[in-house]
Amino acid sequence: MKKLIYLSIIAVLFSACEKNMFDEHEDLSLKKVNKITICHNGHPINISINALKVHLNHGDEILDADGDGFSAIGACSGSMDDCDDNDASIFPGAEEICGDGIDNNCNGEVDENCNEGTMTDSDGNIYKTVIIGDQEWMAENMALYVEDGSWAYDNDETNVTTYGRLYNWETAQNVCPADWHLPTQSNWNKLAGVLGGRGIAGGKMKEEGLSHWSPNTGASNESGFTGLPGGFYDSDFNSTGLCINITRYGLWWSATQLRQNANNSYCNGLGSYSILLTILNYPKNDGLSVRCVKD
Ligand SMILES: [Ca+2]
Ligand SMILES: [Ca+2]
Ligand SMILES: [Ca+2]
Ligand SMILES: [Ca+2]
Repeated sequence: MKKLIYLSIIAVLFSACEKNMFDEHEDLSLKKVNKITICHNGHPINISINALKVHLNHGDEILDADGDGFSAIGACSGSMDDCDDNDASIFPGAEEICGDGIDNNCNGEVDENCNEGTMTDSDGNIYKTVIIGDQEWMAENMALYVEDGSWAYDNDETNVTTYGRLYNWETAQNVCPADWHLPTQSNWNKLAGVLGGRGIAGGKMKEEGLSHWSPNTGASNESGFTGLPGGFYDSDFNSTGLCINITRYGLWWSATQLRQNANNSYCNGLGSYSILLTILNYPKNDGLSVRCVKD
């Protein structure tokens, strides 16, 4: 008698378990899926949906429960890693969606690279951008070709690829595309503030390493600004002008003039020996680098 009760209990437990297991996957039959991949003896196999019940009862597991083409992490030997096998929008190679706190592309990082973007100039050149604080900045120097009022350093076009072009102040007013503008001193000051003030902001704005800067004191590029030492065009040198200080200084125009109609305008400088973001003013006829900031 005792034995019979035991057997009955086991039978009830088994049928309850069996039902739950199948209920969980009821949506699969609703989706009219004919084939499904399961992990069988450590290997993924493709079976007919009609055979699923038998396989699950033998302890096999469904691979890729959410049907996104990737199986759960460690679900079966040789399987691919879906870090959320209950959400078909999350899988390796999916687009990382910013600000949702979810690792959408299963690379182990949440909301990575979310401060980076791109901007296109009026010639179709594409530039990296970076959000620093609440401002979006170009992360490369403007390289738009303009007939008058701009220079390739040393008249060498290969310099443009790395350092962009040098523009006089007038021309610099017009090189930023729609929805972007030449930064004012207010934009630059805000940037410096987010990075801990002008006394240390420069180090956080310089590209790291010695590929372009020489030397490169205190560079971390923590901000992603990736400031480069493009030098400048000195319009006062003899009557011909001269490009100087590449690898030593990066100077970027501000839209803010020293005074109204002054001959000079503010600019902001990074130096190879310094972690400062310096406020300077240069003659408007000189050629300096340009970064645009989003409106
Ligand atoms: Ca999956
Ligand atoms: Ca998934
Ligand atoms: Ca990610
Ligand atoms: Ca995300």
